Amino acid sequence: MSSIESVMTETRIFAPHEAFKQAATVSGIEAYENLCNLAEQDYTGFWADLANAEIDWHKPFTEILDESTPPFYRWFYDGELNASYNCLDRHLASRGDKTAIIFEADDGTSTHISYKALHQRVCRFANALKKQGVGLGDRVVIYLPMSVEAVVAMQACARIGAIHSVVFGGFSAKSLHERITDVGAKLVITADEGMRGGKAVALKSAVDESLTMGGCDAVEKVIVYRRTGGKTAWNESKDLWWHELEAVESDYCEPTWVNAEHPLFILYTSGSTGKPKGVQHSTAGYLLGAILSLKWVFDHKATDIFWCTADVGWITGHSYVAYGPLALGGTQVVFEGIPTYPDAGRFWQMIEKHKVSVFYTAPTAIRSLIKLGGNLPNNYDLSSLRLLGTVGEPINPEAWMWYHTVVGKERCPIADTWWQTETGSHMIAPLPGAIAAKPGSCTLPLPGIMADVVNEDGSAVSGTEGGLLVIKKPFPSLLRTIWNDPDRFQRTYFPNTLPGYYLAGDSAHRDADGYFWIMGRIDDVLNVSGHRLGTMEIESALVANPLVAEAAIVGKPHDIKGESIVAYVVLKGERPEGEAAKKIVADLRDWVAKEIGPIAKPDEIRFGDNLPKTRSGKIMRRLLRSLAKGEEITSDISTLDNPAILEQLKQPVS
Ligand code: 6R9
Repeated sequence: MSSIESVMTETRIFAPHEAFKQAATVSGIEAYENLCNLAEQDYTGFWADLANAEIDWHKPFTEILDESTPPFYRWFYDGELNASYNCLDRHLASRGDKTAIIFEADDGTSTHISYKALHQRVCRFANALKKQGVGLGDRVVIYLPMSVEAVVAMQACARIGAIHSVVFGGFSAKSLHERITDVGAKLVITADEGMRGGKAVALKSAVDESLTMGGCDAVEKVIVYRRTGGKTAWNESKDLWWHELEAVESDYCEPTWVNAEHPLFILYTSGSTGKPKGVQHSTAGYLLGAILSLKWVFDHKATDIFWCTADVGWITGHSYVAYGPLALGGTQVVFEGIPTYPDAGRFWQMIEKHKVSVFYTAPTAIRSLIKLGGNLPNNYDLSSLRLLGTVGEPINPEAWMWYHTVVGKERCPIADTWWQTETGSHMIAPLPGAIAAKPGSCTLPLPGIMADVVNEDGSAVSGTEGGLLVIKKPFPSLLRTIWNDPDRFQRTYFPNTLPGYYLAGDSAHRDADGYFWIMGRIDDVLNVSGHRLGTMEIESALVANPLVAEAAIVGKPHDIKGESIVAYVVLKGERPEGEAAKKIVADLRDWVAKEIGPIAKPDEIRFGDNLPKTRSGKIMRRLLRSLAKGEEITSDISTLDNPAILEQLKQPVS
């Protein structure tokens, strides 16, 4: 693989403010380095100490790491615990009346629920699940809108040792069916409908439809949470109302103590092939990752009002809504709605209303809010904020700067957190009281995370060259396997070509300070005339242009260059046509040539009102690549949020 040094030229650097640093859990770079050194010197001892300190064990572990059958590692594997006990019961004596969840509904009404009240609801629902015959190791599919009930359902499964598999409410009946059958669910939990942006979204009917598709014989019951009261079909032999079950149960349910390695959940994620992978996480290792990352990266304080905008259907909503904040006894906002309803000021208005102190969202949300109302944050009092986070994709330096100045008022550190469904919790991210940020870089690995960039044979890259992002040692929160497919687990993440490293599937490079810069998925790296270019670098250059709101770059096979560069661009203003479009194409090509170099100039630029995105906000580059090649889209686009956009993006400007 030939490579060139990355052309990324970002040089701005933002050190933590003194006051933030003084108050931070990990304060100053030496404190961070000390933690890293501890992990270097005694790797298993480092993790064992943390697991003892952060988790309440029913039966303490004596064994730390089993490496006898790599890559099937086990951690703390003779210990016993319960995740729900760690998220709820252990707080009751000291902060039972503290607000655990501030729930804000789509219509703007909000309710507070205390730890005591949440514990009671989880216990009642756990008892109800037991009564339906759900027990240790049974799989339960959860297909719910963002709600307190979604958190209750997940926690209730954890309480009785059932393994939940949450399916994002935006997935189609077909995708839901695929997951229900693969995981072998015994029970499905859903709602009549969800509410998003003032519109009802049918959920129960999708469950009904998927259950008629065959292969779901294991599903005995469907529990339905009544959210809207909208009309739903009812199957007397299968369907049960949540509120009727909960009403008759008692307020306490003894937690089922499980082994540290007992699967807490299975969450499906897309791989490089069509079939989604059921990523299986452990109980103890996973929980430890969620707890530590909240402490280290989000500098969690008892007084914080934490808000992660992710849906519980994604890993971010698992670790930073359903488990992490509760495990720490924190107060968090759970939001049912969408960022643009009733208008694009919703996030900022909610930060003001609930006095949010730590806010965690995705670059795609940031970019779309810049497009819809870059000055809107100025209309609200955002002085409660002290820390901002991003996740899901690289953040373009210009979007980073906007987040920093307009939202954070140059006061709040930004934690750009690199991690994956598979890693369970943050892997590379700045500890905000210790590590200076550079816009667009996720900075340095968390203590104990042996991340590196290597060549395809596992050898070290030289200097700041790009390569494969790997993690060289197993760590507690890493996935344990792919449900039903251990071979795929081994092949995908621990390929023979690497000496036992976890292969993340991203490419990256490290700058002279050792900072990591994610260049995109392995398949997103372009090789243009022998030069390796990260799609993100070109996107960042485009987004830095004052006309551009968002951009996505894909490669298109080219006889001479290997690949040519196709840019899909969303302007801040109207989508241009005719001569106006030609003029902007020429200007943008010159712009990129000026920002990066002539090698990075897009060969083609196409304009759209938006980019094709999954419902979790990821740009669907696979579709963009097909469009670039002029192929008809025949593959499954059920996860696509805005299919109409594809028509606009078919045509190059001519
Ligand atoms: C948590 C989550 C994982 C993939 C990952 C990478 C991309 C996530 C990122 C980032 C650059 C960041 N990604 N965070 N890229 N900077 N801060 O998003 O999990 O949905 O499994 O996606 O997302 O490509 O490999 P998941």
